[in-house]
Amino acid sequence: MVAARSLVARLIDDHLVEGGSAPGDEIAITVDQILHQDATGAMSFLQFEAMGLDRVRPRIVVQYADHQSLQNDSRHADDHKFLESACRKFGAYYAKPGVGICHIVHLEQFSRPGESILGSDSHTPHLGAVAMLALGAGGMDVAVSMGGGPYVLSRPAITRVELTGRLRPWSTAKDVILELLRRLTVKGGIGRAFEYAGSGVATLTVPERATIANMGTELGLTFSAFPSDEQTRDYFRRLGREDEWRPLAAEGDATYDDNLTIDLDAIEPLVAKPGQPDSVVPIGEVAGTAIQQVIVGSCTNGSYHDIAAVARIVAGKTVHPTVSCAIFPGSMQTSVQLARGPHLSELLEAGVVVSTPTCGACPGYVHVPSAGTVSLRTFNRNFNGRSGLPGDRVYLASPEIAAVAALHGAIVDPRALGIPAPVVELPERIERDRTMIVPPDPDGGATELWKGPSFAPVPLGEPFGERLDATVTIKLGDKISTDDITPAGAEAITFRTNGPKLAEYVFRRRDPDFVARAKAAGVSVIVGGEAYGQGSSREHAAIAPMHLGVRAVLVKSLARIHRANLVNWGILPLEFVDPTDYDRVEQGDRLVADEPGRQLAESSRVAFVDQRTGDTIVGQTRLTDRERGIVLAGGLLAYTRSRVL
Ligand code: MIC
Ligand code: SF4
Repeated sequence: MVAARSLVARLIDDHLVEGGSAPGDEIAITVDQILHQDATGAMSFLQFEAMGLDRVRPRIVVQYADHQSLQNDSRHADDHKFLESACRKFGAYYAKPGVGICHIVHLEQFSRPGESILGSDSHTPHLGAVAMLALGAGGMDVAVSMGGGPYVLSRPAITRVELTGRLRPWSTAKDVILELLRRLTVKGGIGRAFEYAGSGVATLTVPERATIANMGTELGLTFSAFPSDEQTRDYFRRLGREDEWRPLAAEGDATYDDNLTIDLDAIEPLVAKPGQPDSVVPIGEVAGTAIQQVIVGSCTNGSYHDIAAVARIVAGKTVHPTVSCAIFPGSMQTSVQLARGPHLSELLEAGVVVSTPTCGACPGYVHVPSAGTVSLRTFNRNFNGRSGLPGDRVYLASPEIAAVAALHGAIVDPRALGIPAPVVELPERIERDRTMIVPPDPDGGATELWKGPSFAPVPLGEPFGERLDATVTIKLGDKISTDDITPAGAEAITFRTNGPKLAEYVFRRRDPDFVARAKAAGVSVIVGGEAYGQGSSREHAAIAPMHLGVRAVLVKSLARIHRANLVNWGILPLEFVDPTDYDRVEQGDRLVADEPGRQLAESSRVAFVDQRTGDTIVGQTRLTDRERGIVLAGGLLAYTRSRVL
């Protein structure tokens, strides 16, 4: 008898090219759709060109100009001009600046239950809200899949998250995911997929589900999936795409690797304190904290549903005199919808700055707070310095809590004030406007690729030799994000198509002397703690260190996408076999390993001798033969080239 399958298992099976059936086994899946954002897509298209590929193969490939939309440096506009030419040449959709944030626009325009999507952005699991197999990846992996290659990943263990009950007034989808972060932390989801089930699921609309699926990334999850049910159908009906809807759920009696229960009735408004999205506390613990800036938006909470809730709360009132409040609608469609009803004027009349749809303040491009400002944002991340201000203080909460704070100049529990919670209905009809989305040009093959003056050639890594003699150029603690490695923010993003320039920013916010030290060392190793490389999918957090001679990271645990990016760029992704070895290594130590390639092939381990203490420090990594070949060759491009030669 064939065992009943979970929704996650069905999604994987339906796309499986090859691979094992146990959690942790390598699997290869077919990719139906691809999304790119501008800050990662440009490098990915340059790699696509460098691989000699000519046309994109998946049914739908969309390049969004969503991060650098405001073009506050001519090099951002250069990236867009390049991307426009690349989309024409290679046969992709090009979504112009102002169209909105990739995940939200893609949900509205292209999502389809049961299909797979790979995105060069870590929040691509957003699309799991409508039962898509939705995965984030580094640009190199996405380039390979644009060429028709399968996407290779570890099969996740599957957790069934049972939702019971119904959210009470002022408790929101954001609080559901914050509650999961409070319980499980940013490493709680590594190696897992969450499948939401139970009677509570039917009470959540698709945008609410998207908030939860999106921010599963902060748990370290491979992806999340909600069933495609009557709520999903209703959403597709409103979008005018009911013909693209199909039901999809777990088979009866499906089994799971483990289970979790969330009682929606018991969820309270929660707030993440500055520094990490898992520093979550009940709102009562931070009530009274004075706030000077409130920002609503991002892929997590920039839907019409979110912004209309804010408009309802501020309508007829005024933003507090000491607060600056801005809103970034998630899509142009959301803006149109707000403008059609009373909400746009409600927001403007209350003193809210209504921006163009873009990521905006989320990765620190605009509305950078002044020193000492306390900011409350509806985003998914508040890693130190991500707002653009070193030493910033950024709290995360739902749009509803943000709106109340904007009116009061402080974090306030609205339940204590007896304010009625807003009730938001999705518009009956959400017009599908593709005005800003340029469709693929069937005759575009001869297009000349336009490259900006600051573009550097696609980098190529070096193969490993017989001996790895590397200096520990930095020793870091737990939860180091890719923002720590290569900062978000308006300045560094200017160099996403120029690896050597970007390398000058590595660890700048943590340790401004790192770059000089790494250059002086020549070959180096980074030592870190748990959940190293969490956060963004940017492969630049591997490319830039590679330019500085980093050949290995040796940490307690690694985030999934960053690990894959390290392999793709020829950096050994090692985890301590004995985590207490972490305490025995110091910055400045020289770690020497003989024949790392042979060691890896024999035992999936690399033993280093610390030249200061004489101790043997062992790192491990489970690599397939192919991955081992790639990393030892100096990365995927170098590997492919060496095989061709
Ligand atoms: C982010 O939220 O950090 C980003 C910017 O969207 C990144 C992608 C990037 O670094 O360009 C992500 O989440 O993958
Ligand atoms: Fe954009 Fe922020 Fe979402 Fe990243 S997390 S895609 S920067 S809105």
